[in-house]
Amino acid sequence: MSELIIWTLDWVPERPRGFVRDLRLRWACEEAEIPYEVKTVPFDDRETNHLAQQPFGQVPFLNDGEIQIFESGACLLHLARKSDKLMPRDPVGEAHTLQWVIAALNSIEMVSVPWWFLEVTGTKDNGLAGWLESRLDHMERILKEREWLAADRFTVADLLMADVLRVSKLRVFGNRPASEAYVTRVTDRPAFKKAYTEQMAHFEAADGKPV
Ligand SMILES: N[C@@H](CCC(=O)N[C@@H](CS)C(=O)NCC(=O)O)C(=O)O
Repeated sequence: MSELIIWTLDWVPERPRGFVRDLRLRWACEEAEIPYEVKTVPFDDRETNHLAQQPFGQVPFLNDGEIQIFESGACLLHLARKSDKLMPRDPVGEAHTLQWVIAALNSIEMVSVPWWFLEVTGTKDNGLAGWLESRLDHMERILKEREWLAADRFTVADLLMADVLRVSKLRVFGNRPASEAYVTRVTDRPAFKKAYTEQMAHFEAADGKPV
């Protein structure tokens, strides 16, 4: 049995499959060759069922021995402490990795998720479009100049930034070839493909099971 347990939902509808954030943790474990198990909480009752593990009733969360931790970003940084495949050990490389992990969450996803929500709920005149456009344009400028965000190599910051940027609605929101090439480059990694395939299989296997 693995020490490390990634918790996700037992089932989700088709649309979010391939995007549920347990994928970030699966992917990081695959990159770092950390063995893990996946366990589930029920999709029904998710608002109230596991508040002791994730105070907002969401997934993912992680058990690692006596450590229990939630928030995908915090879980990724926890995993990055275990392997220099995810974060370099020199102070500058580490600082830049941390910086871009937080930027993915707090400068891009902080804008992209509310924008996406307004889009999918059919809100006319999505008032966040200008804000998002500016953030994505800055990312495009940065990604034109470099292959990786930190330390001139793949880090957990790329994993997270690519996961934030790979959402299809964001990818068609303006023509940003460097960002597109970046998402393709990062998600071409075998560890992403394995994590993605396994998440898809996990939810498909639950189709038709009595709840
Ligand atoms: N900030 C959280 C967001 C987690 C999140 O949005 N989880 C989604 C799945 S990807 C979820 O549990 N949705 C169900 C719900 O909110 O009821 C993180 O990064 O871990």
